[in-house]
Amino acid sequence: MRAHVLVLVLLFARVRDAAAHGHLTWPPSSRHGGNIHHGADCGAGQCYWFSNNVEVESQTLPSSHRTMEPELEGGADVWRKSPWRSPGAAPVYGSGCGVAGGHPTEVYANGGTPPAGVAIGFDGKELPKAKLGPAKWTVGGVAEVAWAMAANHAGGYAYRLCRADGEVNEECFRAGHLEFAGDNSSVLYPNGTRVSIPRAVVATGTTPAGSQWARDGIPTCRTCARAYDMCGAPLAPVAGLDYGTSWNKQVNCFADCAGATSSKAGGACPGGASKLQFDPKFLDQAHYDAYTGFGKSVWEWSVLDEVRVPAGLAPGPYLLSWRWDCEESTQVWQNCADVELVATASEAEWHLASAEALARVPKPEKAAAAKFDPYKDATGDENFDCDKQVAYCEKVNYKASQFKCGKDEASTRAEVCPKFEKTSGAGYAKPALAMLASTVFAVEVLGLEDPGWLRAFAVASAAVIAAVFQPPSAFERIAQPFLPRVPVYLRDKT
Ligand SMILES: [Cu+2]
Repeated sequence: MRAHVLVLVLLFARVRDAAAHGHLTWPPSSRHGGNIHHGADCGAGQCYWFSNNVEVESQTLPSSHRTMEPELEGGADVWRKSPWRSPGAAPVYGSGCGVAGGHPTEVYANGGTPPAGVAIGFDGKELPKAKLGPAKWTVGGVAEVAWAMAANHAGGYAYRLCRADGEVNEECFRAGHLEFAGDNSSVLYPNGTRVSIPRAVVATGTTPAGSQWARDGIPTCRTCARAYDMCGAPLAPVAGLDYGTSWNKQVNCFADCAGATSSKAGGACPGGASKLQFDPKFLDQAHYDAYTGFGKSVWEWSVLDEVRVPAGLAPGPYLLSWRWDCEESTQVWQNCADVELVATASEAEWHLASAEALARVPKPEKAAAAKFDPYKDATGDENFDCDKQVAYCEKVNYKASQFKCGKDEASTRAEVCPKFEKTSGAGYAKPALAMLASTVFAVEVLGLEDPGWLRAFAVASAAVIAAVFQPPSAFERIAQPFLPRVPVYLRDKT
């Protein structure tokens, strides 16, 4: 009987996908909602602005700056088309501030979904300005900028400026690359604590020529000897939210080779310095056990850098664009923040991420971070509202599926939503009880030996179930794992 219960519990367990990426956290005028206090937390959808499945044609990155399997060449080098292999060269969607969900029209299972309430492909440039007002940077001065990684996809990043009152696009940002100042980056905690980590800047093989890019100084884990042997040659991306395609499984396999699973529990790579994709040359040995791994929304800190504000720029309104060209994935993350260039240092504001400045940044309300997310697995979510899911999916021109908005098969709301009603919150205990009762029932049917108490227990369970459930949904819940796994979707209305 114990084995039966275990099997049932396993059938109810759900696997989460490897989505979650990165965002700008400083200056605090980020239009995407990144917040220094929330670090890598992506609860407000701030990490879903990017260009998904974009590749470079040829490698121009000096191999000394690689962040994934640096010694590999040729066919076994599965990262060779990743954006970081030619920093700045990969094409991007939108105007240099990322697009919601990473594609103009298509969602993808590799985290390619827009933030809740935002249409797929929405250009980040069109987001409203942050209430806090722009950061004010002195022309010719130095300013501090920071980003946080919700999932460490390796590679490197750059910061660029474009005038906000002119034409804002990626071309303009490319012409406005900023140089880094100082020698190191810092790991910046929400209370202002800083930990210095090495910064490796590359300016050869970059686009535009001579532009400065900083290597992502947080190494991911070297979990596989060769990702090629473990996951195979890269497959073509498959549009839609089928999480079971060979391609999406491979995406997760690659992530596992970078520590997506192994670094999750401790927030760092097990095995320390010997199990990293590259040696970050940390200044303190203890950092090898602290600032490594894949992340997965566990880090409260951001990576801070100083950048030079070119002396030749005219004062006025600008947009700052942060661009992260990944190597572990074929993705480019972009966020924008409002920056006003001012003539004198006395006018500067939010240019330094001092502990005092950080303390003045309002923390987002919990409610905003916890708002309804139709892309989350709804099972067990007390706030899950199937009608909202349906309405949201229609708004973004996709059909609601059991857990996601998808493109393919369709069926009616009446078929989809009852599966999620009355199974919320503490509901995990209820199905478990139901499972137990059903197992007992199976024992009865199979005529297995009853030690006596089993029958009494089954009767008590049935009574509890009858009290807390409406019987049809309870029995549907029990039956679900045993039914053929045919996806049920909303019928297309058009
Ligand atoms: Cu990601």
